Amino acid sequence: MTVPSFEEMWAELLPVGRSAASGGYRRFAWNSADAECRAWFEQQARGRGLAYELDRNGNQWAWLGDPTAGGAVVTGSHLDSVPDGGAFDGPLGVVSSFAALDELRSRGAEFTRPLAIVNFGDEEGARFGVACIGSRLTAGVLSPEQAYGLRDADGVRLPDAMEKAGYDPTAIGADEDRLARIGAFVELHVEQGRCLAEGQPVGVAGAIWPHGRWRFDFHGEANHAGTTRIEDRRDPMLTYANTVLAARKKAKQAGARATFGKVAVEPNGTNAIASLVRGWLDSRAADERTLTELVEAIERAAAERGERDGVRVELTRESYTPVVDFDGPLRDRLAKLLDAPVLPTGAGHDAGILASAIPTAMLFVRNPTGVSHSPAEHAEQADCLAGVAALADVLEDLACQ
Ligand code: HGY
Ligand code: MN
Ligand code: MN
Repeated sequence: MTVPSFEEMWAELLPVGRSAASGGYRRFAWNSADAECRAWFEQQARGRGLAYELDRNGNQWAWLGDPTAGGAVVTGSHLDSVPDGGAFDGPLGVVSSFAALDELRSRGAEFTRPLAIVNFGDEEGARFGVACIGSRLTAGVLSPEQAYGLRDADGVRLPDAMEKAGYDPTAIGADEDRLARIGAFVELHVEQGRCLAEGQPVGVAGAIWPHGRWRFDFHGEANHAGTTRIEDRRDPMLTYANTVLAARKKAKQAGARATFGKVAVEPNGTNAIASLVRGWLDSRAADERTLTELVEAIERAAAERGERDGVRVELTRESYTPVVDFDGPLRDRLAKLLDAPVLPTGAGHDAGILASAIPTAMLFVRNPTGVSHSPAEHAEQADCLAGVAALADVLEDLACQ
């Protein structure tokens, strides 16, 4: 059986969902680019003689061996992107998984456990606001009711988007039987930072910072931009702007992160004072206490400024992921096997969601600039191939003993 090489798979995926204007990717849950990525995954699975399966939450699986045998070793990542994301965040893990399997087969490895490659749906949460929807549903940390309540920026409900793409939204929900069949999950990912920049091409994840998304609604009063006296205004844009500055200052003081990267304004007219500004805060810290205190401090700053501006501030927590300490024995086993450093990260992953249910580990591949969630995201080909070799070693160690 001839299978495409890493480079060939990479080249095939590269144009899918890429904006000619920005060079970034727009692979969002259930859109046409997502469908193309999914078709690609299925083709890769079937082309290797793997058993292809779509689970109740729209995650794709490719199985070597009997999925019901138990103790399966699973690898994979995601194929969706943030708005104008890079080529590597997600796809590197999926492409490397197929390439690592090919490498093991060419080594003549004898599998003693089932092996699966997975593409988790909607990891970035770019469309419906909650990250890792596929793995959260599977792990039961997002309920079907919560998922049904999600809407995209155009007001399209998640189940309607799923149905339109040809999937059954009534089936979604926790999948304990599936998780019970998995002995270990290992996700390879491009590094989203520069811990590896000067050293080895591959590292092992130690922990993921706790993180979450909060929506601030700043309610003011629409009025005429030319005729409304400054002292008569209730301008939510002012409160929003001040909150952004406060978030930045307080995050810096706490050694943490606070980012307003998304904003929506109503009615969004140049010559009208806004009636409503919605700003989404993404905040992360090394520990949960620091994160809680930081978000509370930002909320206080918003409320205080709101009082002065005559603006009512409402806060809604849209998602939260507690700190993840990856499985100690598995992490140490991988670090020893690969002689690789152990790194923390501020980025969320499906592996972090599954870590509450099954032994989970991650490999990071060097990113020379550390840039991610941007079209400029990059990893050198030699490092990607080193990642494939490392993943093959890990899978051999776990699935061929
Ligand atoms: O947002 C994140 O941390 C991840 O890249 N999904
Ligand atoms: Mn990402
Ligand atoms: Mn990712």
